[in-house]
Amino acid sequence: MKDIVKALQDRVDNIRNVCVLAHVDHGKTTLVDTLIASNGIISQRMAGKLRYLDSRQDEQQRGITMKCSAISLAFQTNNIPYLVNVVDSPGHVDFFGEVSTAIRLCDGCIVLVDVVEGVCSQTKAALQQAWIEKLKPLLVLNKMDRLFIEKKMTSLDIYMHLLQILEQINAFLAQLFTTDVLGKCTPNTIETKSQDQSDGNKPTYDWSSGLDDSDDSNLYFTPESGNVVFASAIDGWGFTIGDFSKFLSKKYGIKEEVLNKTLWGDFYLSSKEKKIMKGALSKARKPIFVTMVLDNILAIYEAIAIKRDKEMIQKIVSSLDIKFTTRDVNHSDPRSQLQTLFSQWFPISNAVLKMICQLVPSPKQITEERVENLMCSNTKRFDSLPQKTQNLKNDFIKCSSDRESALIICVSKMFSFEKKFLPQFKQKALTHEEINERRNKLKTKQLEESNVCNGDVIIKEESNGVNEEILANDNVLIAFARVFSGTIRTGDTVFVLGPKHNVNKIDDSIVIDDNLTIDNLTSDQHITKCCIDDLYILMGRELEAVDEVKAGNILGIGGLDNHIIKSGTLSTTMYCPPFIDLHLSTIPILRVALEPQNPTLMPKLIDALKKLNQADPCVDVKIQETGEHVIVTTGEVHLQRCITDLTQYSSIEINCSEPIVPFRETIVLPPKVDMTNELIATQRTNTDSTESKSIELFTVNKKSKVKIIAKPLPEEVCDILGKNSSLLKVITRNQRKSSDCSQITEQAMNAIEELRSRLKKAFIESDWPEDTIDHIWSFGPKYCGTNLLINRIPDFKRFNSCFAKYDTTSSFNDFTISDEIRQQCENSFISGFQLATLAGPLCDEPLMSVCFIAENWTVTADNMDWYNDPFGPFSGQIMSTVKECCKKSFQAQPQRLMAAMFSCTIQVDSDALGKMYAVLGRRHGRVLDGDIQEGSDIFNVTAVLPVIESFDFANEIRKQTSGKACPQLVFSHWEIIDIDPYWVPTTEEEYALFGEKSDTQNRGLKYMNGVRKRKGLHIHEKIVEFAEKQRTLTRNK
Ligand SMILES: Nc1nc2c(ncn2[C@@H]2O[C@H](COP(=O)(O)OP(=O)(O)OP(=O)(O)O)[C@@H](O)[C@H]2O)c(=O)[nH]1
Ligand SMILES: [Mg+2]
Repeated sequence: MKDIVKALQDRVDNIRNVCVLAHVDHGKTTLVDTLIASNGIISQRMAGKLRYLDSRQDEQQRGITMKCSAISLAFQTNNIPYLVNVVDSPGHVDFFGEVSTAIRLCDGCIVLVDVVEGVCSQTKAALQQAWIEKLKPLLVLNKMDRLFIEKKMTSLDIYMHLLQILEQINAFLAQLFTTDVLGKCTPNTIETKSQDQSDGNKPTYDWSSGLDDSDDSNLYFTPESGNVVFASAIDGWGFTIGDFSKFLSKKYGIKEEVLNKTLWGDFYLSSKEKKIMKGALSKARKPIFVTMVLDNILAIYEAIAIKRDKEMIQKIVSSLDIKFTTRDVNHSDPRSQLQTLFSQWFPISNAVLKMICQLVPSPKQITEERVENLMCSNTKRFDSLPQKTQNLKNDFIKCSSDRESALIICVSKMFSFEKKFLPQFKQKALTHEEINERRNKLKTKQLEESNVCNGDVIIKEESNGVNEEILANDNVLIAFARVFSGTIRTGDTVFVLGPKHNVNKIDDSIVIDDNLTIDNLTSDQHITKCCIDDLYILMGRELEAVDEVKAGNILGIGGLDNHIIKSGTLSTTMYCPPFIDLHLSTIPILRVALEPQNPTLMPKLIDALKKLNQADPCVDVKIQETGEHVIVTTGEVHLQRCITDLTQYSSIEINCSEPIVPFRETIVLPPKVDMTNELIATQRTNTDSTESKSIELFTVNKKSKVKIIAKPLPEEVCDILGKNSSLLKVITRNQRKSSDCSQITEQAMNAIEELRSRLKKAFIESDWPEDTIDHIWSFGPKYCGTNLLINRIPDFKRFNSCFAKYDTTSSFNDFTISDEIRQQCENSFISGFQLATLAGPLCDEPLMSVCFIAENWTVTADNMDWYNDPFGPFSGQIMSTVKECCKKSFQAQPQRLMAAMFSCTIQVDSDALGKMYAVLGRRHGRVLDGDIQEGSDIFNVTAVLPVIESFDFANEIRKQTSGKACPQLVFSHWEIIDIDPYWVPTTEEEYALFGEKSDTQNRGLKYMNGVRKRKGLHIHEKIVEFAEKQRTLTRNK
């Protein structure tokens, strides 16, 4: 097998790189099993049962895939041999980061849809990801057998159902298409793109200019164009319209081309006129797909699986000309009979692999647009890169393996592999002579032993080079990579470029030390050098060692443990830019602290954590200020997998803390009703009026005074800021070095302008002053958060606004010393705001959706000794005063906690619906939407659930509904918990309802105290709540 693959690797035109994407449990690994079986790596009978690429023990036990794995397969169609590299990906939402790493290395993707469950949340998420990376999508409608056997649908119903699924998924593609086109549609880009097209180098699916001119016809899944396979992976059948047309045309003598166009769609066979006619549904006739395709398959299922009619089976088998032994006919397992029949009639591997070879572009057909997207993020202009870097674009496009071409390799992730299974350590199959030699050795050894049976001479067997014990449990990291240009050979020395490598800072004089590794790089160094020792072909559970790999291939590279964290780029030139960051759309939210059970084994845990950080694209490994080792994961299943990995890497027992869930702190407008829903009396709200809530503070040296008021931001504004954090970073960078914006693309400038106008509109709609937008001074925390600092200082107008230039109307002459000092301390003022927003007063969690308005800032310059101020540097004083002032003004408003919310999509049978609602209610969840899936009794429920209440949710819901509901949790947004953590009853009604001590649970307070306890902050809690002496009332009467 290795030799076949190796020979095929040289022909770049015949290589296809595809990944398989779908929602969880839609049958990806089963499909890949059937493809693997077609190459004889596993047996046909085991395909679907083995799940060969789920090589981890926990993957097999849980029945879900947790990591991507690749396998190289050979396939021949029309006498042309192809190499198809297939990457299986996980469908569980916790492992979505892995999907991105697979997509990065491929040119096409197979989107799988379970026809009973339909198009689900992860189907869409994966398709969107593939769209962003410009992969060619192909569709497999899987689990068709369920419609026949489980759902017992008629052929016509099945046809209508399939139409609906296609409509759904195409509608989603159309949505991606329009947002993409409209996003790019600015006057300038239309001009440049149309020039590109006239160059003759026209990509196959370029839809860059306006909606009207863009062609979206080859974008959709249409069975007649051959990009849809109807299949049942478990029974091993699958076909495209083309495959079935060929079969029918042979059988009935109808022209194949005619059938190709009419087999799918609104056509029917008129028996009277012996013709294919249009308009089946309007004439109440059954479409040809129903009568000639589905009816036939239904007949097979009825004979074999439903009625178990042997005679009928014989008849079908002989009419289809299929080899069926009497043993097959009498077989007790219908699934096995189905497999035998279908594997000869329409083997699924044939249909899928043929579709891939015909429709997925070869690595050589990479489009210019995709290359630019890989080399340069879309906020940066491609032509701002150095010329030598821009020239590499040609190498990408040529995809040549010549010596002259630069070597460019993308490492999208690192995966761990047990050392003892590496080819170099695997025991080779012994030859005949070697077996004889071993036998002789053993004989002489036995002889010697019997000779010295009473003596004390012990003869040890010579170990044959490999120390088994050292290898046990030892893992190495292998890079999961693709060669985009050039050829890599063992023994080559290459540059390893980190994700932060900046080509604009490179010049020819830079020399890289050979001994550099990621451990001794300084913060501004991102390049190391590495000699490549091991190259592998990825064969699922196994690796095959090779000496060289040419452009276009997916491969494994060993020995990069000390050079790459998570992902990287290998090249022979330092001018190669790092591949842009993967679009990881899942946000890690669930954090736990870890420690070894035996504290002395800490170094082992640290080593294991380092390995985990390298090998998992979506985990965050951190060391907190408190010294705790923390990992942040995307969900519970991911967390369990990380712990399993850590235990395996370190071989020690690990203690894991309760999950730590982040909160946010915010303020709200004064409530109009109290906790019993009574209107709060007007005189109370008057005293609470916002006028009195500005806070004024002096610096310690009394030379400067700041006045700040806090206000809740309008929801819409916070929303916009939250969604544009990367753009906010660009704005801040731009604001700091206000003149140098040459590297920012026009597209980014337009995006900033659009953001400005959207924010302005949102402010106006919420009745905020129209000019607020020009007074925005900073975003916080970390200069890209959802809190604002607004400058309303009446006589300080020459400040660095985020969206506007200096106010130049105030002339230079009236520039006083006080103005100059304030300008010098501007950054300190902003830093004070940054610190205040990073940790709030409730429980040291970051603030969210708060606007701090600086109303005044005065500086008295007289009698000031700048250099010998006893209170320390003036800028520091400003910083701490602003921070304190922000905190006080925050506390002057009604404070609230915000909880992280999971969005949760649950597919549930109608009879388990009530139980599911009960579980959600108990955990403070809220149902947003519930819809019955047409043609089934499955409900698709969308709900939100606080992350803090979500532990063991999936298990509980599965238990309560006897496994009928299957939730998918993914972080969605932050939501205010509308209870003041400091609330105590004040009105008569509140006393009546909540009791004098308000001893009913205050959720806000409970969460806040939980966080404070964890952080070791002070908690205002009474240890003895009810100290009255207990007495027996009756006796004292
Ligand atoms: N009835 C039926 N069941 C199928 C078919 N294909 C797969 N299955 C079953 O569906 C379940 C999930 O299959 P997998 O192949 O593990 O699904 P997956 O998409 O790889 O799942 P993840 O990797 O966890 O996302 C298994 O129990 C399979 O036996 C099919 O065509 N028909
Ligand atoms: Mg799987």
